Amino acid sequence: MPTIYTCFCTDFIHEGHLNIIREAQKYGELTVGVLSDKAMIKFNKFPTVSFAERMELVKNIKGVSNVVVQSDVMYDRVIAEIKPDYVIHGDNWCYGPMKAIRENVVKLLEKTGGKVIDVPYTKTERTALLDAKNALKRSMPEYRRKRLKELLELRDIVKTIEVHSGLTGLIAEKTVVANGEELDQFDAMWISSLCDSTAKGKPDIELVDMTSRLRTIAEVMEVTTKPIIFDGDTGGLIEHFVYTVRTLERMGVSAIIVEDKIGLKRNSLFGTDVKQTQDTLEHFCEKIRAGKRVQLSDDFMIIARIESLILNRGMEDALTRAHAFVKAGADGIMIHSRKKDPAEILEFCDKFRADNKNTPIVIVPSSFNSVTEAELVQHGANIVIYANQLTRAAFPAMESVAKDILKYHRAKEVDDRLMPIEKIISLVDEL
Ligand code: SPV
Ligand code: MG
Repeated sequence: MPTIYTCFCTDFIHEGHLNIIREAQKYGELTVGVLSDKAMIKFNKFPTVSFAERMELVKNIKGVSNVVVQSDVMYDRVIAEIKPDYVIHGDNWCYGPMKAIRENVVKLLEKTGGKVIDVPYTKTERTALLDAKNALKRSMPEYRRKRLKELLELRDIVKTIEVHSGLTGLIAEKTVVANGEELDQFDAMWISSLCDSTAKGKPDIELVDMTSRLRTIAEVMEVTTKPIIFDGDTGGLIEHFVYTVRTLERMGVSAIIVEDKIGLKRNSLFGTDVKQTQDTLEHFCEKIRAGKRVQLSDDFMIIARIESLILNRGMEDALTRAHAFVKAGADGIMIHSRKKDPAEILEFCDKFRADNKNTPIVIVPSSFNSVTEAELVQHGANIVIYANQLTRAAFPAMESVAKDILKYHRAKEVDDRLMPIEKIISLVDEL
């Protein structure tokens, strides 16, 4: 009896899956792979039911002979193990980022004499609604909020990109790139004070008030499901900070990062070129303790950002503060630097990790951008934030188009730099 294999990356079974099973049975004995949690999030299909439940779901379907775990997005390992005569899949993998997976399967099966079968993808009103509802479930506060902690367990490093609007949120949500044998995408979003302020044409000095910052979060949340890390600047007065923690937690934000500065906040990348005052260790610990005291769930994280290297206070000061902030209840440490060379950041990571094995370390490689994610992992970092690159990419592109329209007195000359109108009007999904 020939063997046929398919892989399910889903939290529920609908007629589309049943159709694949019906088709598969025509060819041979069917083994279904259930994608592991770790692999599932690579599809931005962060599971909303447990792996054990997903296995059970598939085991109970009539026509399924075997159920196995598929632990990678790519089929190399599973095909080597079960050597199927056929691999069957919905034809939605013939285009988009999933195309790379299909091509890989074709190559693997060429070696063993197997064949790929593409079944027309089932898209009825009901399946579309089920898919949309399931995606939206992930945007609900109770799912989204805990997702950062879950990602910290599942990922070597949580890749985070700056967003400041619905549109940039969509880029963070949907951009997927096939890199050789991997599919890469961002795991989380950063609501940067610098970019949120810049988008409003304002300086990054805590001038954009909290109501407005919360409005930005709400806009992003409307169109995304990924977890949010909020740049909380200094956190303001302790008496105000506790309200901010409550609000963010209720909205479904996963973490706030607060920096140990006080008074008029200036962007860290100015360093000592402008007047910036570091908070005392004791007062900042009090702020962390106050935030932790009012927190209601176990999901929300308060991450302490240390400005000692920015302000030339030295490595020892940074490390003393890091350990003190963790003791005060901080769920993570962000260490920042404006040097081009990542050496002092990596030194901090090594020294901090020597005494603290688990507290997540957050790194923002804006200045020291030569450092790779793999190097950061090697030195014990857990979250990397690309804090301002989307804004810095958009501004010069818009400015140069504006200049050329003025120069040529029409828009024809800039057209080849623009997204086609048909594409921009269909960019945003309609309900
Ligand atoms: C931000 O993005 O607003 C930050 C990171 O705080 S940095 O600008 O690098 O200080
Ligand atoms: Mg900031």
